[in-house]
Amino acid sequence: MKTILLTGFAPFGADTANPSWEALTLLPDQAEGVRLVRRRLPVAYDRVAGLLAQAVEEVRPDAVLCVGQAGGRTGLTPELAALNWKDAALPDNDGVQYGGVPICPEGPAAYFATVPVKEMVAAIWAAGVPAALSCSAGTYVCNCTLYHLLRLLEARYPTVEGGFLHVPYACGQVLCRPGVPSLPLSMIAEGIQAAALTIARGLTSEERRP
Ligand code: PCA
Repeated sequence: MKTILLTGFAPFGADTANPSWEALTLLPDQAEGVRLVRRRLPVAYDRVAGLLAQAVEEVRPDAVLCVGQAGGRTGLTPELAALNWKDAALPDNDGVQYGGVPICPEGPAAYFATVPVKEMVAAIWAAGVPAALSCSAGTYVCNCTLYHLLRLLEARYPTVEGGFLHVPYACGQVLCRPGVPSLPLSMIAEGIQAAALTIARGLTSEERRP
């Protein structure tokens, strides 16, 4: 049985909930013969790498899909790549702020996600949930998390696929943000599950075997 490790984040900024984690709590432990293991990550630049490494070592997944909130987006967006850059006006939940520095001075400028991003977009739409490919995960903690994940997998677990999925606000978060797009949490959860199962199917399909 294939295992997909899914991570979501704690709330950050002005929000008291993060749909990336809230949606993961709605998923089953197993779907279509695929084990879905969930972990919650802190919104903390300097702690995500260690916690991710620990989770991958414990769970030994076949693929890792990190999920985060991207307020303002209209659909679920698999990320194409992670940039070696930290730059945000908002400090993280540990009070740490970076204003334009590399995540890893000795690392490459970027890593491409190794999960099948275009198939994920198609599968999310097929589940009835809006989706689009994103070419930038930003330069805050989510991008940093994807960068660390892909660096870890390349170095220590080269057969394990890695990727990131940004999700919009859940409906309850936009009551005080008129005009800002959102989706019901249940739809966000369905989209995440469709993406995860697509990754799992790709791991066993003939054309992706070496
Ligand atoms: N979104 C932020 C960090 C945590 C989250 O859920 C981001 O896009 O960087």
